[in-house]
Amino acid sequence: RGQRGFTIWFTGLSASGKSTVATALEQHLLHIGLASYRLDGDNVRFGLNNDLGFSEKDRNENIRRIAEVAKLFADSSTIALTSFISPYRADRQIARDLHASASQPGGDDGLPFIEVFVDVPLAEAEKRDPKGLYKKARAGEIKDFTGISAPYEAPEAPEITIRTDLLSVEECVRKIVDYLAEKSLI
Ligand code: GGZ
Repeated sequence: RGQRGFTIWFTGLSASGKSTVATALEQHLLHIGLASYRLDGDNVRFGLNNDLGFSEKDRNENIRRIAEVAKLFADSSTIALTSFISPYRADRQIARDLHASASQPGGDDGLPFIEVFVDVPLAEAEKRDPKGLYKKARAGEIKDFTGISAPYEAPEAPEITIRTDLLSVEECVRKIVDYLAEKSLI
């Protein structure tokens, strides 16, 4: 049989390393001949979701749409890699449940959904602050900023947890790849 589609759902604070690890994972998958597609703020928040901001309601809708799109990619036998903060547990559960249900009427089983918690202490993310957003949030120039003035609900039972402050990018990718191989997904 050919390649099987599934979704790898990265979740974590701004500057936790989600996109960096997803990009390195995409490279690895490409190298071993597997098609994947990365969904992130750059190609989703500026396009499909350019009507959405960062209120709780808008984040709910952001994640709902992203989950639907990821599912379509997975259904087309691609490996969908999503890197969004996705701070609310309930939204991530909706994304997971969506994958579990059939894509086509009468279609059978669901699509695998692997939640990867990109876990770094807030202090570390804030120290990195590549875009100066934490600084602005602390100064009150950005409201509802995740970790500062808006919640981040850490996953309770993610398939994988990676500490990007303790492991190298390569080690993080290895941990994910090992999991996928163990589950016979790749
Ligand atoms: C959090 C914000 C905010 C607020 C702008 N809170 O580090 P970045 O810059 O490149 O990634 C962050 C990105 C978060 O968008 P997501 O679609 O991943 O968020 S969510 O899943 O919660 O819908 C950050 C930037 O957008 N950004 N304002 N208030 N991050």
